Amino acid sequence: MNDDGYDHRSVERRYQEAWDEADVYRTPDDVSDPTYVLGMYPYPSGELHMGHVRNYTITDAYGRFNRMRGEDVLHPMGWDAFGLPAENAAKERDTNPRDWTFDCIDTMRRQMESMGFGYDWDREITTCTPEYYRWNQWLFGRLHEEGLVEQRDAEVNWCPDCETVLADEQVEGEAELCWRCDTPVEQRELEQWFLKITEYADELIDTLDELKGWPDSVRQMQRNWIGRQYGTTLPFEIDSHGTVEAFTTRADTVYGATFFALAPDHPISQELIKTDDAVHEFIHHEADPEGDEPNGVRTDLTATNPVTGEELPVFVADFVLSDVGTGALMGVPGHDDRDHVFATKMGVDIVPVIAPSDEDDVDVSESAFTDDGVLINSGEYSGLDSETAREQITEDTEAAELTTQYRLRDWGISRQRYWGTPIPVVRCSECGPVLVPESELPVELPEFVNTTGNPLDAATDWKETTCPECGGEAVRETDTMDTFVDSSWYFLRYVSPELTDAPFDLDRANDWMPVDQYVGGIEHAVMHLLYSRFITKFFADAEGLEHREPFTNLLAQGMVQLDGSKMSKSKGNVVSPQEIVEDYGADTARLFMMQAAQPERAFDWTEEGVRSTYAFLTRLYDLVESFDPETATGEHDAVAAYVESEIDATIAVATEEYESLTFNIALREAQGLVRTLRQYADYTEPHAATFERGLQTAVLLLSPVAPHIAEALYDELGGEGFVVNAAWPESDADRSTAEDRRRLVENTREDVRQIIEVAGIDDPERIDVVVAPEWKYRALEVAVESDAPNVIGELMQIPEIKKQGQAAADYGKDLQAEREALSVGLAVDEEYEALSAAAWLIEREFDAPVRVVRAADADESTVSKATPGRPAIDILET
Ligand code: ANZ
Ligand code: ZN
Repeated sequence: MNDDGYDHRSVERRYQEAWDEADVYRTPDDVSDPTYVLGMYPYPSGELHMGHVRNYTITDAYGRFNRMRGEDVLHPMGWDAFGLPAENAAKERDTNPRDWTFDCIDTMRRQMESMGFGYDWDREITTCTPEYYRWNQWLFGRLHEEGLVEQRDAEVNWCPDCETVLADEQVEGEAELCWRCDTPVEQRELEQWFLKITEYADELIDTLDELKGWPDSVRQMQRNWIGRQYGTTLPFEIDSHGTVEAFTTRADTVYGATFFALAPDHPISQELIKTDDAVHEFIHHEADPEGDEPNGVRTDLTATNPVTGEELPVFVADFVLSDVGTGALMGVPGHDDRDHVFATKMGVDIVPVIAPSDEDDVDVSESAFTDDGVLINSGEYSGLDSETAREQITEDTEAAELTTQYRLRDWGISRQRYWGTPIPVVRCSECGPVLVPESELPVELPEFVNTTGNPLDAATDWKETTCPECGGEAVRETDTMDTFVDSSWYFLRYVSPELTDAPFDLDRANDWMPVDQYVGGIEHAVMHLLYSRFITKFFADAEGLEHREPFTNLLAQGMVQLDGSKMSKSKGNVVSPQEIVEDYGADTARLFMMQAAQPERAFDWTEEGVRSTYAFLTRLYDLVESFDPETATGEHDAVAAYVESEIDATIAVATEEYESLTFNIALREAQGLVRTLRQYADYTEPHAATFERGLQTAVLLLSPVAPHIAEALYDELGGEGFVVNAAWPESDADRSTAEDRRRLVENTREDVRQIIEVAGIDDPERIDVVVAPEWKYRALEVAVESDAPNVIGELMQIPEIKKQGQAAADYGKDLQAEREALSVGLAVDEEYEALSAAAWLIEREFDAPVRVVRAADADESTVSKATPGRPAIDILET
């Protein structure tokens, strides 16, 4: 090691090379069930940002921790390499998406290596390679065979000037203009491909309850996204148009229906356009489904309420959504907020039919009453509660049916772009759309052509083909797949990335899945995770995968902020990881991030935090370097014993915190240990073995987060091989006792400080720390356990306490006053021992000898002030 102190550049370079040479991060195929730790793979934008660094430091630290605990760890990395930005970048730079993407990947891989992330690069996957995307095509084929693919018309953004489809991101502003030519964008119906995720809606929602390792918030977001509702479809008769079904969750309010409403693109509305000018005008010029206000137009139709027989006016209204329920609803303004606003605006009656309880009346003139309650004004159903009424009305009404509705829609995967997986379909004028047979996969992307439209449309040679079924002329599907298809199964590919005859090795996937710990951004809480769950279930049903959920534990990492707002390019407040690595090193960046906050929380990046982290590493480096076991001649005395117990306590706490990924607390522990060691060396000649064990422990505990410097120090301390492969330190210390001891010592030191300050003592001659008498510990125990309203009586029944007379009565009063907050801590002997062991810390701080005294050996007036957990302090001045 060089003597000029900590040089992060040479340390980090040296160990990155050494790890690489020794191939330490490989996960051999023959391990039986590695701990699978995975960070969401990045889009290769060409630049690693702080969000990535945080994400991947979390998985790296967790992976390293598990590895040191003797687990085989699978920790792979890959690239979510398809997508629109590459296509745009290629157009701007006059290159092609493939070259641009691979350049970006090379840059980012290098940046990741400079961060010291321990990946098994042999398992790297890149979704834009035919070796990968052919399995997207295969998956599409399998889904198709299982009846889970459907083609239907769906709307896309269309620029009439460029004659091309636009992605949502290419439509700009309120006015919805084409990003390229500023022409107003239109909607067009286009045949597109859908994966029928809705077939799995129930399972996707039901099994959320079992995902105990996921944040509740994410599970709730998925639940809302799937949006299951139980309700009834009621049949309404509309003059000359026959039966029209309406979905309601509130069949109990059917007597309060005062209007009926159709979505603008409901078939009846569309028919009315032709004959009713007002409907025409409304649908084409006024309807605004995204607006805050419900708008509508009255038609001259009426609908018959199937329960009451009443005739209701029929409206076409923009708040009725065509893809929800049946695209038609019964309006109940008395009990639905939106209906209330609409009815008020349109002058429709508002009738109350649900009251809070039997006796109550309800006023719905100003606003709707939306809770369940008891039916009123509802004929034979009056008096029933809402729930019973819903069942009863559904049962009694002919053609009414219990229905489950979902907000979830099938997954539209067609993208009219070049840089994605070609959908493996050929369109034949004779046979229609025909799946490309597996033997002809992959359908590879042709060379990129720079055009305003979809490059695949312009690739004539590629596009023109023959039909796999009849051999006649046919054209290829020019749509490519949503990149969420790629990411819906990439975690399975890592188990056997080179496999050429299947997407993944089934046996190995059965052994290695599910991912034990998944880490990524909250922005993926819905789509990516839902699609991954869906495809995993599909693999379970269709391919024999023995797992129905892909990710056992999920951590959504918090944002990295600067001055309170998210670091982002568009805000111009980014700190580049590369610069930090140059100036302070990867270890500093990693350590600062992990100690700044719990991984789920947002935290503020500060230069000051980075500097103080760097200073800590430098001090640690110097401490290790200046330690020489040959010349350390200290005894194994009480101070050494204290340090030993601190080492054990630190291990116990840090291990638990690493287990739960609360790195910030684990690191605070490790740093606390380093501080104790420095104080030790400062106070006395340290005992060599104790001090060495302390340093080793600190290095081991820091190593998952700051692996490079840990390697250097581990080596300096005589460790064998790499710290990466070292065993995690063990301890049998009990965490809660250890924490009680520390708290006791800390509070006592604080009390001494207070007294010295308040009493204005300049130069204390001696400090006595007096432990409370044993009977007070007994009294405390009784007070905690007792459920008597007043504990004093109970205390006085105990002879040992009663015998203390007035002192017992006074203490009993104190205990009674603080009943709620009491808890039992250390026993009297444990306190005496803990304080004796830590006396040197007090001596060192106040530069005066310290005596820890038992109650029996101190004078009465001091003893009376001591309580369990709070010794009395007596300071003698010179
Ligand atoms: C009558 C009714 C009475 C409703 C009442 C609600 C309350 P939420 O609102 O989440 O419970 N609905 C049905 N089809 C619709 C469509 N195509 N577009 C917009 N809204 C539609 O969702 C269920 C309710 O949404 C349904 O229950 C229906 O209004 C409305 F006191 O029917 B309800
Ligand atoms: Zn054909």
